[in-house]
Amino acid sequence: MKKSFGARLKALFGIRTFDEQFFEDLEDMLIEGDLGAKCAMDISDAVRKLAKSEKSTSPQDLQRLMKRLLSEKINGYAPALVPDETNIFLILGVNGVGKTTSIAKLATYYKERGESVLFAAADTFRAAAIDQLDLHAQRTGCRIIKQSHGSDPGAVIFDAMQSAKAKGERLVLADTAGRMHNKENLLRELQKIDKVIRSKITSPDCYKKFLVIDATTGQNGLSQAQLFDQAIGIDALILTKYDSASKGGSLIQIGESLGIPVAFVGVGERYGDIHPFDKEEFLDALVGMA
Ligand SMILES: Nc1nc2c(ncn2[C@@H]2O[C@H](COP(=O)(O)OP(=O)(O)O)[C@@H](O)[C@H]2O)c(=O)[nH]1
Ligand SMILES: [Mg+2]
Repeated sequence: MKKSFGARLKALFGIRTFDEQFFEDLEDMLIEGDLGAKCAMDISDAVRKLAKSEKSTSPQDLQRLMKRLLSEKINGYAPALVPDETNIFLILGVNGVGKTTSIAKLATYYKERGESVLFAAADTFRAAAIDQLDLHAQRTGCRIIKQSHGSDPGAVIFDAMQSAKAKGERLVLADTAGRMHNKENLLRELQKIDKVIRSKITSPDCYKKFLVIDATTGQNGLSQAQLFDQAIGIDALILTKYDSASKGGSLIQIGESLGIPVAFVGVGERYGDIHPFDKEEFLDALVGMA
């Protein structure tokens, strides 16, 4: 297996000769870790400065400095449900990032904590998407509101919120399409969905918009976040496939340029494979201190 990002960084720091080659390698590695060119340069410059200003700098000193600098660019987000109200999580992201799977995992997570969950099959763009969510609903023991392929996603969500209110589920998890005939269509559709939800909620705190980011396609994370954030605003991120690519530098880039915090991390394909984002643990892994 390919060494994880953190392990390779750890190995680089293990060299202990902080010469120009080291700083070049460090910068390259940070870019490879999806931190983006600017952030990679800022971090390696700061590390270079520290290494040169003190005679006996240990790898741990440099890693700690990196962690402190990165720590300013990223934050955790613990979504709270409003008691006695219908809450809705809108799950957004481009095709294949893991939206539908994350919904099944989040349902499992919240059910384990005593919540009742309803699925809204608002990815009506692909017929298979509705069937996929339906299967997850059966397996996780959640009700699902769905309509036929091609129907209006806003209407599906409207029905779901109505139904959750009537039957008493406290959390609606809404799947969405990651692709439409073109980008403008997708954005317009999302804005329509957003409007429907805002017209149905009793307070803004009941509504949270999550963008799913795939750790294996990191470099595109920032542009995806910009797109969705501009369209309807994003409250928090869900990082998926962290088990396949244990790097998540794009979260740093997104945090730095858009200030969007991170709520959950997906670490596999089973229903239990989701955890609340742990900033300390994430940063330790990112700088090779884990
Ligand atoms: N290894 C791994 N695979 C994942 C994870 N999350 C999703 N997947 C896989 O990614 C693929 C696409 O997921 P899906 O939920 O259908 O993506 P969607 O198009 O955004 O709804 C599926 O094969 C999932 O099993 C994860 O955290 N780890
Ligand atoms: Mg899907």
